[in-house]
Amino acid sequence: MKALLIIDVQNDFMPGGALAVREGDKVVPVINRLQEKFDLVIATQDWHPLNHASFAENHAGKNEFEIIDLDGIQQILWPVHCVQNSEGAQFHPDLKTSKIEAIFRKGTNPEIDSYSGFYDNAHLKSTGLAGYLREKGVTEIYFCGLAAEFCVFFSVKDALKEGFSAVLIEDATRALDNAEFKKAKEEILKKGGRVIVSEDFLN
Ligand code: VGL
Ligand code: ZN
Repeated sequence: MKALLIIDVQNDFMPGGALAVREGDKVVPVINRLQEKFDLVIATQDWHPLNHASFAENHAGKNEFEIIDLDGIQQILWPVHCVQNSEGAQFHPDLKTSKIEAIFRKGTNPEIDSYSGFYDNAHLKSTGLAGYLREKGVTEIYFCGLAAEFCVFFSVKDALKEGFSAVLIEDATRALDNAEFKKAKEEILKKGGRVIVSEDFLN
């Protein structure tokens, strides 16, 4: 059984948003079409409290996109984004949501960031997503959404670690940095994941 996992298709990752991904909005129509091909559609939302440790403004003297050591983990300091219940944290208004059976929120712990939909960045706490998918009989997860080399990539890696087949739908994602995304794709392939385009699937 396969599932579509829609990662962080939220306003703050769209052009004009607080942490904008170039062409981020282009994924929305593709994802809407893909959803029709799946019996199970799940989404994640980046969902931070205002005092989140990944926000540059919560570290005196630090700038956005600077890298700091946060309890032994490298942390990129982001602009304030996806604050719980804010407009920026809502799904893109054109994203079809009627088929989304469950939404897993992440990044709620102020002390640690959480790129993956499965675990925080230190792999200390599970969101329950892997167990949920297993109970639903899912063996193969198709990934789409934003941002390609962060939350999508980390989710794909965790899916593979958890023993799922993982397939990234390349034209249903966009990266903050395309060179980093190229490296991420190579790593996905090396770890046994697949990378496809939506056409392969829709036909
Ligand atoms: C993301 C950076 C910070 C993402 C979330 O959804 O890829 N990136 N928080
Ligand atoms: Zn975030």
